[in-house]
Amino acid sequence: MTTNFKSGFVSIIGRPNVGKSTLINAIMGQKVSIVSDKPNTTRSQVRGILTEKRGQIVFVDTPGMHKPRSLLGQRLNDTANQAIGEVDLVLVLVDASQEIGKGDSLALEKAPRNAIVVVNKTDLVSGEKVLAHLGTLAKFDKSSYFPISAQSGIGVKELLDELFSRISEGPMYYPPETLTDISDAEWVAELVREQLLAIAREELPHSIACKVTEWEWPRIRCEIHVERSSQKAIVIGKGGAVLKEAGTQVRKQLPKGAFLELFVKVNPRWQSNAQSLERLGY
Ligand SMILES: Nc1nc2c(ncn2[C@@H]2O[C@H](COP(=O)(O)OP(=O)(O)OP(=O)(O)O)[C@@H](O)[C@H]2O)c(=O)[nH]1
Ligand SMILES: [Mg+2]
Repeated sequence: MTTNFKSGFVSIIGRPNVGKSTLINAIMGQKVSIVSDKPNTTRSQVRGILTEKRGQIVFVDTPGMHKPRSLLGQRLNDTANQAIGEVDLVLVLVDASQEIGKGDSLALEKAPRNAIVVVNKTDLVSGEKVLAHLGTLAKFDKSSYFPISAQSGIGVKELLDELFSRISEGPMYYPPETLTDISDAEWVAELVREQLLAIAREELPHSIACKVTEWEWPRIRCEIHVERSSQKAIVIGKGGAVLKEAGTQVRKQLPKGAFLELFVKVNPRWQSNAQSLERLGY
Protein backbone atom coordinates (compact mmCIF):
# COMPACT_ATOMS: atom_id res chain seq x y z
CA MET A 1 0.00 0.00 0.00
CA THR A 2 1.24 3.51 -0.81
CA THR A 3 1.42 5.79 2.18
CA ASN A 4 2.80 9.29 2.59
CA PHE A 5 1.28 10.56 -0.64
CA LYS A 6 2.80 13.97 -1.19
CA SER A 7 1.39 16.94 -3.04
CA GLY A 8 2.11 20.54 -3.76
CA PHE A 9 1.93 23.48 -6.14
CA VAL A 10 5.11 24.56 -7.95
CA SER A 11 5.30 27.76 -10.03
CA ILE A 12 7.80 28.27 -12.82
CA ILE A 13 8.76 31.91 -13.23
CA GLY A 14 11.44 33.82 -15.13
CA ARG A 15 11.88 36.34 -17.90
CA PRO A 16 10.41 35.63 -21.35
CA ASN A 17 11.90 32.91 -23.56
CA VAL A 18 14.03 31.13 -20.95
CA GLY A 19 12.16 27.85 -21.52
CA LYS A 20 9.52 27.72 -18.78
CA SER A 21 6.89 26.16 -21.02
CA THR A 22 9.42 23.78 -22.55
CA LEU A 23 10.27 22.61 -19.01
CA ILE A 24 6.66 22.01 -17.99
CA ASN A 25 6.16 19.99 -21.20
CA ALA A 26 9.34 18.00 -20.54
CA ILE A 27 8.19 17.19 -17.01
CA MET A 28 4.70 16.22 -18.19
CA GLY A 29 6.03 14.19 -21.11
CA GLN A 30 3.59 15.93 -23.42
CA LYS A 31 2.63 19.40 -24.55
CA VAL A 32 0.45 21.25 -22.07
CA SER A 33 1.76 24.75 -22.80
CA ILE A 34 2.64 26.25 -26.18
CA VAL A 35 6.26 27.13 -27.01
CA SER A 36 7.86 29.54 -29.46
CA ASP A 37 11.14 31.33 -30.03
CA LYS A 38 9.34 34.69 -29.57
CA PRO A 39 9.13 36.35 -26.13
CA ASN A 40 5.79 36.50 -24.27
CA THR A 41 4.39 33.31 -25.71
CA THR A 42 2.64 32.27 -22.50
CA ARG A 43 -0.13 34.69 -21.56
CA SER A 44 -1.90 33.00 -18.68
CA GLN A 45 -1.22 30.58 -15.85
CA VAL A 46 -1.18 27.10 -17.36
CA ARG A 47 -1.31 24.11 -15.06
CA GLY A 48 0.38 20.81 -15.73
CA ILE A 49 -0.68 18.17 -13.22
CA LEU A 50 1.82 15.37 -12.69
CA THR A 51 0.54 12.36 -10.75
CA GLU A 52 2.91 9.57 -9.72
CA LYS A 53 2.87 6.91 -7.03
CA ARG A 54 4.92 9.16 -4.75
CA GLY A 55 2.56 12.11 -5.10
CA GLN A 56 1.05 14.85 -7.21
CA ILE A 57 2.65 18.12 -8.26
CA VAL A 58 0.60 20.87 -9.85
CA PHE A 59 3.01 22.88 -11.99
CA VAL A 60 2.03 26.43 -12.84
CA ASP A 61 3.56 27.85 -16.01
CA THR A 62 3.52 31.66 -16.10
CA PRO A 63 4.06 34.55 -18.54
CA GLY A 64 7.65 35.81 -18.71
CA MET A 65 8.37 38.81 -16.45
CA HIS A 66 9.36 41.85 -18.48
CA LYS A 67 9.09 45.63 -18.77
CA PRO A 68 5.50 46.09 -19.97
CA ARG A 69 4.74 48.19 -23.04
CA SER A 70 0.98 47.67 -23.11
CA LEU A 71 -1.94 46.88 -20.85
CA LEU A 72 -1.54 43.27 -21.98
CA GLY A 73 2.11 43.37 -20.81
CA GLN A 74 1.02 44.64 -17.40
CA ARG A 75 -1.57 41.88 -17.14
CA LEU A 76 1.06 39.27 -18.03
CA ASN A 77 3.35 40.50 -15.25
CA ASP A 78 0.44 40.55 -12.78
CA THR A 79 -0.42 36.98 -13.76
CA ALA A 80 3.17 35.86 -13.18
CA ASN A 81 3.43 37.71 -9.87
CA GLN A 82 0.23 36.11 -8.61
CA ALA A 83 1.75 32.69 -9.14
CA ILE A 84 4.51 33.37 -6.60
CA GLY A 85 2.49 33.80 -3.42
CA GLU A 86 -0.04 31.04 -3.91
CA VAL A 87 2.28 28.04 -4.17
CA ASP A 88 4.46 25.71 -2.09
CA LEU A 89 7.60 26.14 -4.18
CA VAL A 90 8.89 28.50 -6.83
CA LEU A 91 11.28 27.59 -9.63
CA VAL A 92 13.14 30.52 -11.18
CA LEU A 93 14.38 29.67 -14.65
CA VAL A 94 17.33 31.46 -16.25
CA ASP A 95 18.93 30.94 -19.66
CA ALA A 96 22.52 29.61 -19.53
CA SER A 97 23.25 31.09 -22.94
CA GLN A 98 22.38 34.66 -21.93
CA GLU A 99 23.84 37.04 -19.35
CA ILE A 100 21.78 37.50 -16.19
CA GLY A 101 19.71 40.56 -17.08
CA LYS A 102 17.11 42.84 -15.51
CA GLY A 103 14.22 40.44 -16.13
CA ASP A 104 16.15 37.64 -14.42
CA SER A 105 16.97 39.85 -11.42
CA LEU A 106 13.33 40.87 -11.16
CA ALA A 107 12.19 37.24 -11.02
CA LEU A 108 15.02 36.23 -8.65
CA GLU A 109 14.29 39.11 -6.28
CA LYS A 110 10.55 38.39 -6.24
CA ALA A 111 11.06 34.69 -5.52
CA PRO A 112 11.18 33.54 -1.89
CA ARG A 113 14.45 32.33 -0.35
CA ASN A 114 13.46 28.68 -0.58
CA ALA A 115 13.07 29.02 -4.35
CA ILE A 116 15.01 26.72 -6.65
CA VAL A 117 17.09 28.38 -9.37
CA VAL A 118 17.14 26.39 -12.59
CA VAL A 119 19.78 27.17 -15.20
CA ASN A 120 18.23 26.00 -18.47
CA LYS A 121 19.61 25.54 -22.00
CA THR A 122 22.90 24.10 -20.72
CA ASP A 123 23.09 22.22 -24.05
CA LEU A 124 24.01 25.54 -25.67
CA VAL A 125 27.08 26.38 -23.55
CA SER A 126 30.23 24.82 -22.06
CA GLY A 127 30.44 23.41 -18.55
CA GLU A 128 32.65 26.35 -17.50
CA LYS A 129 30.03 28.80 -18.66
CA VAL A 130 27.38 27.01 -16.59
CA LEU A 131 29.65 27.19 -13.53
CA ALA A 132 30.26 30.91 -14.11
CA HIS A 133 26.51 31.39 -14.32
CA LEU A 134 25.97 29.54 -11.05
CA GLY A 135 28.63 31.79 -9.49
CA THR A 136 26.79 34.95 -10.59
CA LEU A 137 23.50 33.55 -9.33
CA ALA A 138 24.85 32.73 -5.87
CA LYS A 139 24.39 36.35 -4.74
CA PHE A 140 20.63 35.95 -4.96
CA ASP A 141 20.93 33.50 -2.06
CA LYS A 142 18.34 30.88 -2.96
CA SER A 143 18.13 27.39 -1.52
CA SER A 144 19.33 25.29 -4.46
CA TYR A 145 20.57 25.45 -8.02
CA PHE A 146 19.96 23.01 -10.87
CA PRO A 147 21.55 23.04 -14.33
CA ILE A 148 19.25 21.41 -16.89
CA SER A 149 18.33 21.27 -20.54
CA ALA A 150 14.55 21.22 -20.85
CA GLN A 151 14.90 20.51 -24.54
CA SER A 152 17.13 17.44 -24.30
CA GLY A 153 15.83 16.40 -20.87
CA ILE A 154 19.23 16.50 -19.13
CA GLY A 155 18.81 17.12 -15.39
CA VAL A 156 15.01 17.12 -15.49
CA LYS A 157 14.65 13.86 -13.54
CA GLU A 158 17.03 15.10 -10.83
CA LEU A 159 15.07 18.33 -10.56
CA LEU A 160 11.82 16.39 -10.22
CA ASP A 161 13.32 14.21 -7.45
CA GLU A 162 14.33 17.38 -5.59
CA LEU A 163 10.79 18.76 -5.93
CA PHE A 164 9.22 15.58 -4.55
CA SER A 165 11.71 15.63 -1.66
CA ARG A 166 10.71 19.22 -0.85
CA ILE A 167 6.91 18.93 -0.81
CA SER A 168 4.93 17.60 2.14
CA GLU A 169 2.32 14.95 2.61
CA GLY A 170 -0.94 16.11 1.13
CA PRO A 171 -4.14 15.29 -0.74
CA MET A 172 -4.61 14.54 -4.41
CA TYR A 173 -5.86 17.87 -5.74
CA TYR A 174 -6.91 16.56 -9.15
CA PRO A 175 -8.08 13.14 -10.36
CA PRO A 176 -4.95 11.25 -11.52
CA GLU A 177 -6.00 11.30 -15.20
CA THR A 178 -6.20 15.12 -15.27
CA LEU A 179 -3.15 16.58 -17.04
CA THR A 180 -4.10 20.23 -17.32
CA ASP A 181 -6.85 22.68 -16.38
CA ILE A 182 -7.17 24.41 -19.74
CA SER A 183 -10.49 23.90 -21.58
CA ASP A 184 -10.60 22.23 -25.02
CA ALA A 185 -11.61 25.53 -26.65
CA GLU A 186 -8.76 27.45 -24.99
CA TRP A 187 -6.32 24.75 -26.04
CA VAL A 188 -7.31 24.91 -29.71
CA ALA A 189 -6.92 28.72 -29.63
CA GLU A 190 -3.45 28.27 -28.11
CA LEU A 191 -2.46 25.72 -30.77
CA VAL A 192 -3.52 28.15 -33.50
CA ARG A 193 -1.51 30.97 -31.90
CA GLU A 194 1.50 28.66 -31.59
CA GLN A 195 1.45 28.00 -35.34
CA LEU A 196 1.21 31.69 -36.13
CA LEU A 197 4.00 32.62 -33.69
CA ALA A 198 6.29 30.25 -35.55
CA ILE A 199 6.01 32.36 -38.71
CA ALA A 200 5.49 35.82 -37.17
CA ARG A 201 8.25 38.45 -37.09
CA GLU A 202 8.93 41.75 -35.34
CA GLU A 203 5.90 43.18 -33.54
CA LEU A 204 3.38 40.73 -34.99
CA PRO A 205 3.69 38.04 -32.26
CA HIS A 206 2.42 40.49 -29.65
CA SER A 207 -0.46 41.58 -31.90
CA ILE A 208 -1.93 38.10 -32.35
CA ALA A 209 -4.72 36.78 -30.13
CA CYS A 210 -6.86 33.73 -30.79
CA LYS A 211 -10.26 32.81 -29.46
CA VAL A 212 -12.58 29.91 -30.19
CA THR A 213 -16.04 31.42 -30.64
CA GLU A 214 -18.05 28.32 -31.62
CA TRP A 215 -17.61 24.67 -30.75
CA GLU A 216 -20.10 22.26 -32.25
CA TRP A 217 -17.98 19.16 -32.64
CA PRO A 218 -16.58 18.46 -35.18
CA ARG A 219 -16.94 22.15 -36.25
CA ILE A 220 -14.68 24.57 -34.40
CA ARG A 221 -14.57 28.27 -35.26
CA CYS A 222 -11.49 30.16 -34.12
CA GLU A 223 -10.99 33.90 -34.53
CA ILE A 224 -7.53 35.33 -34.98
CA HIS A 225 -7.27 38.95 -33.89
CA VAL A 226 -4.52 41.22 -35.21
CA GLU A 227 -4.13 44.97 -34.80
CA ARG A 228 -3.61 46.18 -38.37
CA SER A 229 -4.74 45.18 -41.85
CA SER A 230 -1.10 44.72 -42.94
CA GLN A 231 -0.83 42.07 -40.22
CA LYS A 232 -4.04 40.44 -41.43
CA ALA A 233 -2.45 40.04 -44.86
CA ILE A 234 0.64 38.35 -43.34
CA VAL A 235 -1.46 35.94 -41.27
CA ILE A 236 -3.61 34.97 -44.24
CA GLY A 237 -0.64 34.66 -46.58
CA LYS A 238 -0.56 34.53 -50.36
CA GLY A 239 -3.78 32.91 -51.53
CA GLY A 240 -4.49 31.92 -47.92
CA ALA A 241 -1.39 29.72 -47.74
CA VAL A 242 -0.29 30.69 -44.21
CA LEU A 243 -3.72 30.23 -42.69
CA LYS A 244 -4.22 26.94 -44.48
CA GLU A 245 -0.90 25.56 -43.26
CA ALA A 246 -1.63 26.69 -39.68
CA GLY A 247 -5.00 24.92 -39.84
CA THR A 248 -3.39 21.74 -41.15
CA GLN A 249 -0.77 21.71 -38.39
CA VAL A 250 -3.35 22.31 -35.65
CA ARG A 251 -5.72 19.63 -36.96
CA LYS A 252 -2.90 17.09 -36.74
CA GLN A 253 -2.90 17.69 -32.98
CA LEU A 254 -6.68 17.33 -32.55
CA PRO A 255 -8.86 14.23 -32.41
CA LYS A 256 -9.67 12.87 -35.87
CA GLY A 257 -12.44 14.54 -37.81
CA ALA A 258 -12.08 18.05 -36.37
CA PHE A 259 -13.24 20.71 -38.79
CA LEU A 260 -11.41 23.91 -37.97
CA GLU A 261 -12.54 27.24 -39.40
CA LEU A 262 -10.10 30.13 -39.00
CA PHE A 263 -11.13 33.78 -39.36
CA VAL A 264 -8.82 36.77 -39.19
CA LYS A 265 -10.16 40.01 -37.70
CA VAL A 266 -8.56 43.42 -37.36
CA ASN A 267 -9.06 44.62 -33.80
CA PRO A 268 -7.05 47.88 -33.55
CA ARG A 269 -4.93 48.26 -30.40
CA TRP A 270 -6.60 45.33 -28.62
CA GLN A 271 -3.44 45.00 -26.48
CA SER A 272 -4.18 48.33 -24.83
CA ASN A 273 -7.94 48.10 -24.65
CA ALA A 274 -9.31 46.73 -21.38
CA GLN A 275 -12.58 45.61 -22.97
CA SER A 276 -10.84 43.75 -25.80
CA LEU A 277 -8.47 42.09 -23.33
CA GLU A 278 -11.43 40.95 -21.29
CA ARG A 279 -13.19 39.54 -24.35
CA LEU A 280 -10.05 37.73 -25.44
CA GLY A 281 -9.66 36.21 -21.98
CA TYR A 282 -6.59 38.15 -20.75
N1 LIG B 1 18.70 24.88 -26.93
C1 LIG B 1 17.67 24.91 -26.08
N2 LIG B 1 16.57 25.63 -26.37
C2 LIG B 1 15.56 25.64 -25.48
C3 LIG B 1 15.61 24.92 -24.25
N3 LIG B 1 14.46 25.15 -23.58
C4 LIG B 1 13.72 25.94 -24.36
N4 LIG B 1 14.36 26.26 -25.50
C5 LIG B 1 13.88 27.11 -26.61
O1 LIG B 1 13.71 28.43 -26.11
C6 LIG B 1 12.59 29.08 -26.74
C7 LIG B 1 11.62 29.59 -25.72
O2 LIG B 1 11.01 28.49 -25.06
P1 LIG B 1 9.65 28.65 -24.23
O3 LIG B 1 9.47 27.37 -23.49
O4 LIG B 1 8.55 29.12 -25.10
O5 LIG B 1 10.07 29.81 -23.23
P2 LIG B 1 9.19 30.51 -22.07
O6 LIG B 1 10.10 30.82 -20.95
O7 LIG B 1 8.00 29.69 -21.77
O8 LIG B 1 8.78 31.87 -22.80
P3 LIG B 1 7.52 32.87 -22.50
O9 LIG B 1 6.27 32.05 -22.47
O10 LIG B 1 7.56 33.79 -23.67
O11 LIG B 1 7.81 33.56 -21.22
C8 LIG B 1 11.99 28.03 -27.70
O12 LIG B 1 12.52 28.26 -28.99
C9 LIG B 1 12.50 26.71 -27.11
O13 LIG B 1 12.60 25.69 -28.09
C10 LIG B 1 16.81 24.16 -23.97
O14 LIG B 1 16.96 23.51 -22.95
N5 LIG B 1 17.80 24.21 -24.93
MG1 LIG C 1 6.01 30.13 -21.97
